[in-house]
Order: sequence, then structure tokens, then C-alpha cells
Amino acid sequence: MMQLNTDKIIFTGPVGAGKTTAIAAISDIPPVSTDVSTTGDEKRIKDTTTVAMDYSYIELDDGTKVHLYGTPGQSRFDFMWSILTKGGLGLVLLINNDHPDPVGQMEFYLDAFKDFIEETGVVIGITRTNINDTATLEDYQQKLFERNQIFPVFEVDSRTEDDVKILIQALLAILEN
Ligand SMILES: Nc1nc2c(ncn2[C@@H]2O[C@H](COP(=O)(O)OP(=O)(O)O)[C@@H](O)[C@H]2O)c(=O)[nH]1
Ligand SMILES: [Mg+2]
Repeated sequence: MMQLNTDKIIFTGPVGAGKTTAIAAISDIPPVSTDVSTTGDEKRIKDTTTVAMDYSYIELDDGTKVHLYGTPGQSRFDFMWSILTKGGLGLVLLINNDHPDPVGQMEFYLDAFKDFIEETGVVIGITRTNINDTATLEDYQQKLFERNQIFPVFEVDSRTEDDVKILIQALLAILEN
């Protein structure tokens, strides 16, 4: 019988955090994206936005195929979040450091995905630090410490394959324990 491998990793985070970019950067295939033109306030952040999900896959060194799903960032699409996390291996949370309150955004997503994170695990990637470096890695780590949540935090450029791979490897490493 055909073996269906359903390992999947979910990318989440605010609009503009780099989820679509990160999935494209590490994909073995051209990713499926459901980006549409933005309107209103979001238009100031970027020209297109993800409405349903991003999807792609990678093959790990051991041959395992891992499906990659990106959630839509806007909370008006949060009904998609529980659908996409079902059966997932773990979460990659991307936070754009040029957001007015990036540490607050991290807290928002950690709360929103609390149950999934408790069942699995999360790694956090801080993007766009070259655009705004007001918040530092220590600020995120300090907040995690206060929340009693010790998760790996990395500064990454989601346009860079190696940076995104580090996040995936870190996630797989913590899931093994
Ligand atoms: N400077 C910088 N730009 C980035 C980084 N990651 C993504 N971007 C850019 O930020 C914009 C938003 O990325 P996108 O993947 O659409 O974000 P999404 O809303 O999370 O899917 C795009 O123009 C990316 O090229 C990063 O780490 N540094
Ligand atoms: Mg997107």
C-alpha cells in the first residue's frame, strides 16, 4: 500500500514577518501560495497577502518529506489556524522586528497557538532586523523567561535558505527530546 507521509511544519506570525518568503526559500518545489492584493491599511505594509495558506515541501537529509504550511497572518483568518496545525510536528513563529510592538506580537502568537505548542514545540525567528533593531534578541528572551517559556530564538533573514534551514533543524532537534 502507498505510504502517505503526513509530517508537517507550520509557519505562523504577523503579516509581513516573512512566512511566504521563508517557505519559498527552502522549498524543493515552487510553493503554492494564495496571496492576493492587499487593501486599506495592509497596503502600506506590502502589496500582496496570504489569504488561505502557503504550501510546499522539503525532503530532509534522511529522505523524510516534510510538508510546510504557512498560515495567513491576519487574525480575521484565524479559523484557518486550527485547521492547518492539525497533525503538525511543530511550529515556526516568525516575528518582523520592524513591527511597532514585536515582543507583544510574539506573545500574541504564543498565546494563540498555546495548545499546539504544548503538544509539540516551537522555534522563533526574528526577521527584518536590518530594517529595525530597536528590539534585541535579549528582549525576546527576557519576555520568554518571564513567561516561563524557554524556546529557541534566532535572528534570521527569511529570504536566505540557510537561515530558514537552521530554524527547521532547531525545531526537529527539540522535537526529538
Ligand atoms: N529585510 C528583510 N526583508 C524580509 C525578510 N523576510 C522577508 N522579507 C521581506 O518582507 C516582505 C514580507 O514577506 P512575506 O513573506 O510576504 O511575509 P508574510 O506576510 O509573513 O508571508 C517581503 O517583501 C520579503 O521580501 C528579512 O528577514 N529581512
Ligand atoms: Mg504570506
